[in-house]
Amino acid sequence: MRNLEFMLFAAVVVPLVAIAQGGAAPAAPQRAGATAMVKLQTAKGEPAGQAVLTAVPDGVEIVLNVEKLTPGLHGFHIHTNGSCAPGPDPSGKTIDFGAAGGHFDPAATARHGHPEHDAQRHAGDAPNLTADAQGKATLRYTNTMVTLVPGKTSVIGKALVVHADADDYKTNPAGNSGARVLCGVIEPARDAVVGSVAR
Ligand SMILES: [Cu+2]
Repeated sequence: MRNLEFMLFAAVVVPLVAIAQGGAAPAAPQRAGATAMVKLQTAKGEPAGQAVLTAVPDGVEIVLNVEKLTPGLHGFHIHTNGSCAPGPDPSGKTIDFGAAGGHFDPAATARHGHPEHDAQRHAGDAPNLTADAQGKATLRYTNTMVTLVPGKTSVIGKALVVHADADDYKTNPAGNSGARVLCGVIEPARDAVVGSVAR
């Protein structure tokens, strides 16, 4: 009766183990084309552009168009909390957009790194923006470590933050990129991401 035992094992034990490991049933496959929107603002509450996030087969494509920056490089990340209110930095000092928390790090690496060259890093790490002489910046890139479907790696309800200075892609916790100058919360758009069942 080995076969029957095996079938029982496969039918009962394997799904239970999967649930225990993931804390939930395995995530539904990501729906290609699901989108999320972000309206970014300055610390004074002025509108400063937007981003559109789209589910793609290898992650989430982020297309960002922002303004009101100083010319040059600016660190840009996904932060853990969906709030752009003032709040404490790691030292406890209240800063603009501090309530957004640190960089989104669902794998708990506690390591800031290069968005392309480091495997062990915050999922929210991203390439620098380059603002032109008018302070406008655009970026299109795909983050392969995040999703738009409910689950540990989902960025729905997180925040996008642009910093005052360039990200050096190595210094913890935020690449030495200075003050937070733009922020916006990632909100589902269209019929994107509600519910965990792919239809
Ligand atoms: Cu940041």
